[in-house]
Amino acid sequence: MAIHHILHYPDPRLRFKAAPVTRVDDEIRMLIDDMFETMYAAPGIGLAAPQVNISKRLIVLDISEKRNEPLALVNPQIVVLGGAQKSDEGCLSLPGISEGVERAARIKVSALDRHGEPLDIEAEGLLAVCIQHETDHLDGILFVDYLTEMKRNRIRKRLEKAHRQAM
Ligand code: GNR
Ligand code: NI
Repeated sequence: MAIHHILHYPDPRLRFKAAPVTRVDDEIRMLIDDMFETMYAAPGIGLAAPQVNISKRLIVLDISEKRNEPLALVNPQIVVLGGAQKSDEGCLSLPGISEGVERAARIKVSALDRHGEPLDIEAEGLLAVCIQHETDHLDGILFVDYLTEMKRNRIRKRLEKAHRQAM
């Protein structure tokens, strides 16, 4: 297993639209394991493949307190959205930033599991937020895109400065 480097906003590679996984094979399963290791080490409650510079439609999550309920979704598609909820979001690609974002309160998701078998999930609360946040990454969308341009520019400048000082 291996911990991958996580790209930081405003890296343009976070903006690509990721390609569907065509076959869930051992290589994809190895990537899933690496993504879990990277997510747990970060630590985070979710990670999308584009964040580790792999432009594939693949996400991993674990919102459990004990960090022992891993969930991997290949080619996830949100098929139903309902209601609304606003909560503070963070992102491993925007370290130290947290802002309120409104999302659907309940969703239904169709995906494949790590064996390529169909997996249908209903989610609400934090899990629904996290799945929406991660599937956005697959389309090059970041939570700051839901903020005002002024807020987003302030955040970009803060992260660019932090990045310069780290070099
Ligand atoms: O670790 C994470 N925490 C989080 C908190 C609130 C809403 C969404 C998230 S996802 C984030 C990890 C991440 O960046 N996933 O893409
Ligand atoms: Ni994120």
